[in-house]
Amino acid sequence: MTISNQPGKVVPSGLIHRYRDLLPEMPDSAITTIGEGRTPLIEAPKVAAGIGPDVRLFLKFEGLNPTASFKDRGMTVAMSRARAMGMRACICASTGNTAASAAAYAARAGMECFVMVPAGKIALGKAVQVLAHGARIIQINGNFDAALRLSKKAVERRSDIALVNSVNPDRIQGQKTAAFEVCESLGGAPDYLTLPVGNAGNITAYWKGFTEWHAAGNADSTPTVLGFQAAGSAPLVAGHDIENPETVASAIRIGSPASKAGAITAVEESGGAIEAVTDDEILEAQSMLASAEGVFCEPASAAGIAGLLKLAREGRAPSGTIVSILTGHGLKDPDVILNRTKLPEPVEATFEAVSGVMERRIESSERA
Ligand code: AN7
Repeated sequence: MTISNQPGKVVPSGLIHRYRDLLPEMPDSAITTIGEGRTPLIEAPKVAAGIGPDVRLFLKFEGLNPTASFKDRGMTVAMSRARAMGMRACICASTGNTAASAAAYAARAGMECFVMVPAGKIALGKAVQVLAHGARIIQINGNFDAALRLSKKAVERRSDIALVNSVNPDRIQGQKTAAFEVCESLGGAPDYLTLPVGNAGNITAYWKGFTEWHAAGNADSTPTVLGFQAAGSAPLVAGHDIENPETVASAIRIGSPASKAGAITAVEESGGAIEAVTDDEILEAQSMLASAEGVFCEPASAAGIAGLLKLAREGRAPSGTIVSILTGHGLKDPDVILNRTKLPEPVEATFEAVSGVMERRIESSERA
């Protein structure tokens, strides 16, 4: 083996380089990447056992993207294209993750970034990310739907500001690559795909990705798509917009999904459905993933698993190969965990004290 301090041919990271011919055109000089994509597909046998005997369940852990959510897939394409078009700034409305991702990619692109969020309603980790990357945060006394309306208006007035929400088709183009990765990992499409649905950009993107991969002859089939909304924010289940959406899963607290049409197409063409899960079901699924599988996702991300467990309880569980998309990392929202549990009181720094704690824990788990 030779050791050299001269790097050889460095393989560029990021999904634009990998899937260039399946994405919108852009010059090399505009590409803005932080190495997004290539997230793991993790088998989850314990959760699978709770769904049904003929289930193989896999988690696509999108929380392992650079800013810890799936938004980075769309943002690398949207920000690169904005740069190629000579935009001087970008703006987005957000429940938190889009804001964190836009802030990071704008920093890298050297572009001014405005993020508009519902005041006091975005998870702590996401707010911290926006501050760290130096984006301008505009907190409004209104919800996500109001922020999206205002952001759209801002770009109507100024053509040199790019809107980087998923109404921007470049975002969907980038996000569809997750479907390619799922098929590459499994050697074909899964039987079912489950995921949370908020503004409905991601369900639209997955369906686009699976149908393109199939049409290109890279997979024999496409999956049935099952989307899940939080019960207090479920306009696609209700069949009408929700004026004051509520849910503990702040990422999907959205009452008027911009990509409603894309979600309906995905469900109709795939033979799937969009259903609702309660906040308790979401938190239970989040907790089960963390404690039984070692995978810590944020509440919204657990909606797909909550949905599968609900279908199983009702005797309607799907079987076969199921992929559930865990859209964001659990560290995004520490408050949700701290509301449920807290650190224990310290003990004396003696062996007696610490062994006492350990013995009690072991005894109680043996009794359980
Ligand atoms: C973790 O960041 O809408 O159905 O502004 O952060 O494509 O909206 C986030 C959405 C699921 C829903 N999981 O995806 C935003 C935002 C997580 C999310 C969704 C979001 P879409």
